[in-house]
Amino acid sequence: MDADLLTIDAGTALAVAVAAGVRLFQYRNKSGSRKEVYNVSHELADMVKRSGGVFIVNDHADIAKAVDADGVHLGQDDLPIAYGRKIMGQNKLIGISTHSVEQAREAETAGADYIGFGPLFPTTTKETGPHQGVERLRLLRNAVMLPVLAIGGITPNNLAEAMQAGADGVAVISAVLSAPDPGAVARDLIKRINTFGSTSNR
Ligand code: TZP
Ligand code: MG
Repeated sequence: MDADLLTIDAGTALAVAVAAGVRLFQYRNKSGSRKEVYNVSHELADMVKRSGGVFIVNDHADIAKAVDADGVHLGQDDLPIAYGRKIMGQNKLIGISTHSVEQAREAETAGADYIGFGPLFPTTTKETGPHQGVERLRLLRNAVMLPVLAIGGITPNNLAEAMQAGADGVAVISAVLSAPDPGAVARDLIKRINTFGSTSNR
């Protein structure tokens, strides 16, 4: 869930996603104050807990820990994994954004719980370099044991390409949040994901 793409409040958007069957949430807020990130994360963490889902805070390990989130998601320019682990403890999830096989291997060695890989397809949600494409996803999938979540430009129409290249799941922002009916798109994505068995090499 990206704060800058929300047209309704985060709690309402989350309730729509929960009703649609989404079980894994990440709160991403690049523009708000840390106080705002904390307050919204607190609210969302409680809601996700009640729904039985998994809640991850982007960027801020201290906030993730403070609201008892299930984990934190760190980028290549965020805290090193070892320090994130110190804050989060052994029982929480640490996800790492990666953009190459080398970064994915490094994250695995350092003790990440899952890897994000992207941008898989072109996206305007984040300023990135060129998109990675499915062939690079396939290489990365075969280089690590960790679950790999593909991100970037994923829609119901291209989701199959990501899954066929070996993604264990996908992270989607704009295709859901910018849709006239976010719940319908989320349901469509889930229905399509469920047609794929686990492709992980774990
Ligand atoms: N990291 C790589 S692409 C991206 C992030 C956070 C944004 C993806 O958003 P969208 O809107 O699903 O293309
Ligand atoms: Mg980050």
